Amino acid sequence: QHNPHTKHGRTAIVHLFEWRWADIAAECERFLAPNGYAGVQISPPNEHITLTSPWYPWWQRYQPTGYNLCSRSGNENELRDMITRCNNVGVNIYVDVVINHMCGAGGGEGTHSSCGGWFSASRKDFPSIPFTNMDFNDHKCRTGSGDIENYGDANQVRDCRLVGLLDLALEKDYVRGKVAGFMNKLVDMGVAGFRVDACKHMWPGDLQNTLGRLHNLNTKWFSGGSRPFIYQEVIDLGGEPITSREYFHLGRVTEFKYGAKLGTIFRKWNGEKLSYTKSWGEGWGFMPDGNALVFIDNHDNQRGHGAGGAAIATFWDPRIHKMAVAYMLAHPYGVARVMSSFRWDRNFVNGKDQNDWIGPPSHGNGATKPVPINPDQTCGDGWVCEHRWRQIKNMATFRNVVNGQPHANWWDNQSNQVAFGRGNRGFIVFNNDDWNLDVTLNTGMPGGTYCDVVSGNKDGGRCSGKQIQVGGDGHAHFKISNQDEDPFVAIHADSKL
Ligand code: LAG
Ligand code: CA
Repeated sequence: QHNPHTKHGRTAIVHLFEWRWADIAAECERFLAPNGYAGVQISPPNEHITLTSPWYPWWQRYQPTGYNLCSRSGNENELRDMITRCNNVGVNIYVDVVINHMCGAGGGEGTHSSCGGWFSASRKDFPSIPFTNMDFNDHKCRTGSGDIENYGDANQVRDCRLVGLLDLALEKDYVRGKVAGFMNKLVDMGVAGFRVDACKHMWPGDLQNTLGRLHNLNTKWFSGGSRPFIYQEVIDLGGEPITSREYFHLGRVTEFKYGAKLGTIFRKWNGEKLSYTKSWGEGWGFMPDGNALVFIDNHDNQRGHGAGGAAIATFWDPRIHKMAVAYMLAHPYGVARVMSSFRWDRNFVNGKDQNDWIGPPSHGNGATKPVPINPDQTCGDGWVCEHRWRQIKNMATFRNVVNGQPHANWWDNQSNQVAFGRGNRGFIVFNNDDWNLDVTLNTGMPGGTYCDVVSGNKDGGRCSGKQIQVGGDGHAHFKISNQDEDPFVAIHADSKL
């Protein structure tokens, strides 16, 4: 189902990657609701393997060992409390669910799991669900290794092991029932939908059956008959037999071309120019607007996993990252997701980060640290909190204010200076050239003095940043130095002074 069921005219989702439930609950109340974020994508909440070689990597959570709701982020009570408190302030919860597979085939046997439950990867035995060796696809897979070896062969992509992960037989009624039961427990607790992991590796028909078993959303917070929002992770950059299109009828799909292209454009690689984005969206060969879930970076490609490579604009390149996220939030295409990361010690050897496995800030024993909030509203202890950066937070508001308005009043200099508006509700100007921008443009907005929400905040009737004068004819003069900390300016109806 394609509707995110957001509340109060809110639009943007933030992925609070690896955050603890207790911290997300607090963040909903103290920051996300007051600043108009629509929802949170949470890390997988179910039982997962725990590994010590490497030392508690973030990716252990993509290796389920059961469907009990205790993870590195907290236990079931903490999860329930978080869902309740976020819903009570109108912030939706979307759960990352890993249903293509269980843990790696080499995951051993024992109680090294986040709830302490026993499992055996070698015998394919997960008694807390229970799944046994009959519930996996090995008999269907026809590669020599049992792993996916060739992405040109749709059968092995769906029926063999993704990087050695035990592949679930979702064609079985029993397996579908267990997966749907796990997801329904979350629906009943009040979540609004799911980010479904690794959908390329599941047959659309199996997904359709499983998702068809989901309950309607909890009527304590959602109107009767609401179906869960579904966004499916399918990496489709072209060139493979499996395409995003096969999944459109089931829900939205991650548009990986979006961040890969926009990163390339803002980096000015491959001869790309910002002016070429006049037809951004479907005009660039992206999937239909109503199917797309868009993002600049995600938890995989910000560290060289997944797709997109070095072009991806992450918090490590903050100036480019802020521009790219702002462009996404200003542009009408897709449902937008903002990444919120933790920092780690990168160590590139021959272009590959040797530390791409490092897990969230922790006490050393694999227990994730809380997110402390500094007096200036940034986060401490290695939590980056991009969603709290003024430029990004204010653009999340911009997206809400211009919601439903058409892309309008485009201008460009045939290079890397562009501007566009959203009806008469908002206008944004970018200077990604190596020279100054100095131009008068039609903003389409009512006359008045507006506060630029990139360089400052509107607080009461005062603006801490640049002020933009819009004349009675909608025209305004913009000057943006290429040396500015953030070489872009954005105004909207609610930033009028
Ligand atoms: C995803 N989307 O389809 C997730 O976004 C991505 O983060 C997951 O991979 C992947 N699918 C499986 O859910 C991550 C890491 C992998 C990691 C895997 C399982 O990117 O690197 O594999 O989670 O934890 C790791 C090792 C492999 C090993 C495997 C099994 O890196 O070398 O074969 O575990 O032991
Ligand atoms: Ca599969």
